[in-house]
Amino acid sequence: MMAVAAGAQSWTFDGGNEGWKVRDLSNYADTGTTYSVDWSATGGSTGGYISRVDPSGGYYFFDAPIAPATDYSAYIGGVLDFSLRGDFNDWTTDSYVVLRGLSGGNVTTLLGFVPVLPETSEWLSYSLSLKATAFELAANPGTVPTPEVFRDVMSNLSMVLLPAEFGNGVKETTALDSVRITAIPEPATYAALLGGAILALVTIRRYRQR
Ligand SMILES: [Ca+2]
Repeated sequence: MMAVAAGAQSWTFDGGNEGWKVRDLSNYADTGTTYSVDWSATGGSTGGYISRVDPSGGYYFFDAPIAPATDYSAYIGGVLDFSLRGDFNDWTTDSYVVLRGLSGGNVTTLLGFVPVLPETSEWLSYSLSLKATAFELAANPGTVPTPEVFRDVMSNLSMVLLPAEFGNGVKETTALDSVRITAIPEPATYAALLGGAILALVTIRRYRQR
């Protein structure tokens, strides 16, 4: 098993596709078919980005270059951030981030809900908490995985898919940039939170003194 160090892991696509592909699924249990992505050196949320026109009538996702059975448990409780841009949307189905790994020796697929991407020329940033309550079991829709199952999947992760399908049929081109997996808030975030708390205290005290 390959362990991933704590901290942040990021893909900027500023120098190439960084091993990403798209994967087209007919349902959440299959492995689907992979296709290449197009890389652009400029025009991303920052620098370069990747994109792909819908390859088929299935559901397509951006497919992260994750080695089989990688230990991502250091990121439990962290955050997955990414930016999308889409040119077409008539999608009425929920959109999901897909995590697939092993739990109790069984291939287990988890779905993390994200809002549907509107048609826009702007990049939109998404943020998903890497905790059990942000996900449901693909095999049992609406059911949150137990913390133990979530830990199992994150500890033996083989697939991370980010949503690209936002058109009913083969119509849309979706673009991806600025993918980042962060273990815990960084010191700068804590400082900002602390500063906010102190400001709130000062405001309350001033208010009471009136
Ligand atoms: Ca970029």
